[in-house]
Amino acid sequence: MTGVLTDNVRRILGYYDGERPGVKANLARLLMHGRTAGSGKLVILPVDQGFEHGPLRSFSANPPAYDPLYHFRLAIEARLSALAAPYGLLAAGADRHAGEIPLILKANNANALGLVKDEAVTATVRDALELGCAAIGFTIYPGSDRQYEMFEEVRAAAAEARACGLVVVVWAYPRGGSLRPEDETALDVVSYGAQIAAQLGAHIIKVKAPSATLAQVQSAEALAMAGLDIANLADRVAHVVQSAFAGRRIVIFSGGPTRDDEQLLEEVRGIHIGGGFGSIVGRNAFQRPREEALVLLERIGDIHMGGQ
Ligand code: FBP
Repeated sequence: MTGVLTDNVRRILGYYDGERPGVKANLARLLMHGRTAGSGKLVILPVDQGFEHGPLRSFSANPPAYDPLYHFRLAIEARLSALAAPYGLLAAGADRHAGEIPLILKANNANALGLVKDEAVTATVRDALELGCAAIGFTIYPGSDRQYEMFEEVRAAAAEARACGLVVVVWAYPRGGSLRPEDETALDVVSYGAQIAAQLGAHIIKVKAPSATLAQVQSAEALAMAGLDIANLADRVAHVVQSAFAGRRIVIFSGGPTRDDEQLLEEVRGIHIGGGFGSIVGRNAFQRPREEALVLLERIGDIHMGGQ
């Protein structure tokens, strides 16, 4: 890949007019790396599940994945756009693999041992800079009883990150409070989470694929008035992307629990058709044997670049 930006990447960088050159350079770094380089699409490997779900649930299906270096090699060999992980995992391989794969430091984390829907700040902007990261990432839980403290934490850290030229990625995962588990992926809730992330200054927003349900009564009325059809995933994805500043923010969609290839790929097709900017797929990648994961990740990249 030469240093010349493609039209797609230039157009996307234009969405961030007024942003610092360092941030735009790091956005370009992500968009110009790997198999999807230049297409305007991202395919990212997130590996915070050891922290968020525990090692047994995360890695026992494919024991080599207990090793942090496994994930560096997987992301590099699959020619992904980036590897996203908490401090410990990145620190274990950032030196050996410096310059081989853009890194996103996941700087807050929850675990599955407590009930409170909240995340601890587990790393700093300085950590991200020392590790050579292109971006720093934070989860927010809109709807949780701790949502406002989380927003304030992310706002402060994101301001510092932008000032240092780092791209800010927000995992927008509504949950907790009065939201029922099935509401977490309801279309109105997912699109609301994407909007809040954009308002907090996220450059890249990560959401779950939205279901064809609504959680709020007022949403049903608004939907009917607008005449929106939400039966197809592609239409729902288009609505989520529209909710993030009319598509002027990069919105990518997570893989979710491991399932069979065709189910996952069908969802990726819907995301692509709906104008999603890519996929961030963890368990469906590292819980498969390496060779199978490489094939699957290649197919995901191909779909995002317009293939089947
Ligand atoms: P997956 O592809 O494994 O779903 O990873 C995406 C991700 O956002 C991870 O970064 C995070 O650990 C996980 O999903 C959270 O999943 P859940 O909301 O089910 O706990």
